[in-house]
Amino acid sequence: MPPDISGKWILETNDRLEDYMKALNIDFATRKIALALSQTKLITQDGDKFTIKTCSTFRNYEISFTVEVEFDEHTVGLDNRHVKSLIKWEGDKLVCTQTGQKANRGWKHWIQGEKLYLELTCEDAVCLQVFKKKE
Ligand code: YOG
Repeated sequence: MPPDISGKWILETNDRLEDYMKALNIDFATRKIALALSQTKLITQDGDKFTIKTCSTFRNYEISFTVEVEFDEHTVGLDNRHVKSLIKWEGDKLVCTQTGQKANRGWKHWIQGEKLYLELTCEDAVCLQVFKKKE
């Protein structure tokens, strides 16, 4: 059985988010806003079907997918690119590969202790976000 990552999660820490945003060519002003934001992840998981909503006071972003089924992702409100996304379980990590203009792009989610982790990668930039569960 894959782990259960569902729930409402509040961002606790961001490491190297600015590097990740620079790799995505996010402009200076937007980067400053994004760095100051609190983010909430709302994850629903029903077997191999997921919805992940990333919410903030500035913008929201949502994806829905089935594990091991590639889909077209348009990152509206992020870097506004089109990628082909494929998400798989690799052991206890939910791993997304985003194929498109940017090399080495994707993310990984996993649970450790009581926390939800998200590693966001683009080119040589790696951002780590840690979330705590909202009761
Ligand atoms: O999540 O791909 O959980 O989609 C991470 C910051 C800031 C917009 C957001 C809006 C991306 C301007 C999504 C913040 C920085 C900055 C709230 C991460 C890019 C642009 C939406 C992500 C996956 C995995 C699911």
